[in-house]
Amino acid sequence: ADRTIVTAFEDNDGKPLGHGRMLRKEDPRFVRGRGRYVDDVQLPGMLHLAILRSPMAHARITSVDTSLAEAHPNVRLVVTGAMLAEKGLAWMPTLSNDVQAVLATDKVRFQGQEVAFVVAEDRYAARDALELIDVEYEPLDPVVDVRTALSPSAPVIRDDLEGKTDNHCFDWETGDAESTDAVFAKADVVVSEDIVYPRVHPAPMETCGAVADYDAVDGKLTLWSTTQAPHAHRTLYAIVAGLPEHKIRVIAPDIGGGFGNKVPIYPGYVCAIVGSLLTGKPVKWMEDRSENLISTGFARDYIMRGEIAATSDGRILGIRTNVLADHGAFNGTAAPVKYPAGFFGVFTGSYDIEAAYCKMTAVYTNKAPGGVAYACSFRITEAVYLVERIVDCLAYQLQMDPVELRMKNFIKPEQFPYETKTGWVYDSGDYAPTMRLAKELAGYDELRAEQAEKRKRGELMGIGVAFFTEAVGAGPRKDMDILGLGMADGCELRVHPTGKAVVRLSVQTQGQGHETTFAQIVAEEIGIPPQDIEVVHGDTDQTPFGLGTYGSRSTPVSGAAAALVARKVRDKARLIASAMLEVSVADLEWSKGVFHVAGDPSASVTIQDIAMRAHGAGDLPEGVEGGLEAQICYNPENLTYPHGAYICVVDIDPGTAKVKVRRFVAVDDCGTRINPMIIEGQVHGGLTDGVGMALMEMISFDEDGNCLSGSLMDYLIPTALEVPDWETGFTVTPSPHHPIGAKGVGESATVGSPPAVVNAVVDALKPFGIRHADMPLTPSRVWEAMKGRPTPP
Ligand code: PCD
Repeated sequence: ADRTIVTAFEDNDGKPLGHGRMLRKEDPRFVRGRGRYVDDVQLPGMLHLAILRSPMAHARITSVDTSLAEAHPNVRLVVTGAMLAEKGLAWMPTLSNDVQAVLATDKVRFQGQEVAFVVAEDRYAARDALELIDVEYEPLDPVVDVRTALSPSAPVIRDDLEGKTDNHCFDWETGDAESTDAVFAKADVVVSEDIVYPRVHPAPMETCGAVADYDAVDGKLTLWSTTQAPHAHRTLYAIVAGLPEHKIRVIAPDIGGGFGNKVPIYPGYVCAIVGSLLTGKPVKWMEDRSENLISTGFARDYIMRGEIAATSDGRILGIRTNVLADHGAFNGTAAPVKYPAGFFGVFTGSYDIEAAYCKMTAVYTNKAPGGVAYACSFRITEAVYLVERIVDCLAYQLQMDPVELRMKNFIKPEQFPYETKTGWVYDSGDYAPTMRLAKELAGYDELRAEQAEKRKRGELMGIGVAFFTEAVGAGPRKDMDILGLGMADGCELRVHPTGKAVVRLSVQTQGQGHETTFAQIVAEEIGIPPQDIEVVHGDTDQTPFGLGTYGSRSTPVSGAAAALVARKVRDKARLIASAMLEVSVADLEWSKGVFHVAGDPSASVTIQDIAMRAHGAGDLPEGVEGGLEAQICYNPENLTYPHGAYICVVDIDPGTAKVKVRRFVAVDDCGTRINPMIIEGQVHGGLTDGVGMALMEMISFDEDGNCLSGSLMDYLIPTALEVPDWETGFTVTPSPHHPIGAKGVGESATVGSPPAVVNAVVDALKPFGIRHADMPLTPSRVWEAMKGRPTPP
């Protein structure tokens, strides 16, 4: 169903070089089952590690007896928090300047927290021995309800922090309170709604794990691990463990999905390292599914009050929001240091408004730490959900069509670069054509007519609209760093004598297809076919430093680096070509892979000829070194701001309250498209994620802090059966500051789809007088929403 409105660059499908629909270079190994994941790593003499986890959410540890476990014939090592404390390793920094226990010493602070570990000859013995460890706990009252976490009677969770007397994590605000109050005071209409984005989990197909191999002879530690940021992790290990960086090699082999879950450093990685240091053997730790769901980085968990002010004819004046954020027991959020609430500041969405203000309070609770950006550039998913839900509430109040209301308030193309009222500078955008294309693909007017007919018969059909602007591609380094590491990316390109090339990236693919798209980016610039360009990534010994893959930053940052490093090599190739053709540089013209003399296409040299010449016998032009390679570090000027318009159609069974997503139209604009096939795959995956969050997924707890969602029987994730055939389209508004005009896209659909689905469900329930219902819209929630309300005609 792809329809094109090309506002600038053409999509050049079908061309042999560069951008276009090209099959993924990595797939032959994946479809043959020949991928190599962390759990596939087998080393001679390798031992296995298992972690003992707390059964309680909040309790004091009074004693730990490991003697029986140590006596197990196949056990080599048992380590407790107390033992780590002696080595100064019981606590580690989190990616948001908090500290987190590697193994609990004083207290356990969430169910599933790491208490001790066993290293044994095989995985089974390690697990069996966990049951032989005897821990005595003195239960403490758990803080489970975020709304009462700050009450004076709540027990203090983080008494490890000096002077801590409550469960306050941080306060944050953005925008201008006074001017926002002023526009609210003059508005004709003010709508407010309490909106909850529940705790969800990225739940990648591959759980987290590591193999640590410390070589005591040369003092080198090799760590295979499930990481989205190998270089950043290496530096942190170096700082924590006091090992020099060149003696640490982090390898992220094939990764079975990251989705933000593999950005933090987990205690298990550190335990594997300690296990190898102490035993002198390679040690493997691999989580099971429950451990992954219960103890690793969750996402969202925001309770938001959204308020919107407008004129009676639908001109939005201001947006105000108050957020209560649950960060769990340790603040394990991975976001640039300056942004404790991530990029939530983009909650003004795609609209040109007069004023905005947000106040946020974050608290500690006895739940797993995290707040990771699950397919979300640092809390943008929450921000987009808030604004797109509250705009729909306004449409409901004004009895206006939700598309019309949005169109009326869009930032206009001539306003870009556009600075929002919270200080974000959107690089480029042209929203109306994207919205119109979505409307056209969906057959919006016909759908509304169909709905009107169905409503007469009491049928519950809903049409949901969402429009989003995302901010992806962190840095620049002056504004963004993770624990002091600036968010810029290195890239290196080497062209071999016969014209084959290798490009080394600092980012790490987890399924997105970088081995293909980065070869395409380089091919487009240097004219070597992508098949002849090898992409090396995910190994700190083989790649330049950079901050990693998350927040859809690979294309905006490393993609730019790859294009620029290729241009640098091309500039050198031009000098060599001018000597080969005996003309001045100014007389040379370049067309994909060939330099020729202006006005004489027959006098030409290919990039392959030049590569051989660069390495070959004979002199090179004065001042030109031999070889054909370059390296750069790219510091982005700004984020890139992709946008999209989504329309969802649902039918609700009035008898069972089950929601069926009948259709979903997604029109995405990520600027210049490198590989349209890969983009479609990214969008399909993200839409599926979004339907999951809107209708099925939630990590929930009982009042004792027991996690009720520790298996995929309890934490439902969607399959092909729950989702429709996606209908996608695109527009192209290039980024003005990105060398090839590309913006990120990997997370767009996860960000944009939950509000579209929820808006559709609420729209279907309109006859009941319902303006809002919270995710996940399971049959019981929808039923609750319908109950006690006037029945439809
Ligand atoms: N592209 C193209 N074009 C454009 C853009 C883009 O072509 N314009 C493509 C590229 O190249 C790649 C992809 O697409 O391949 C994507 O991209 P981006 O957007 O840049 O992104 P990245 O960085 O690469 O990645 C990341 C993302 C994220 S962030 C997430 S969540 C998710 C997504 O990605 N994850 C994942 N997707 C995916 N897929 C898969 N398969 N797997 C995974 O895991 Mo976060 O922050 O982490 O939460």
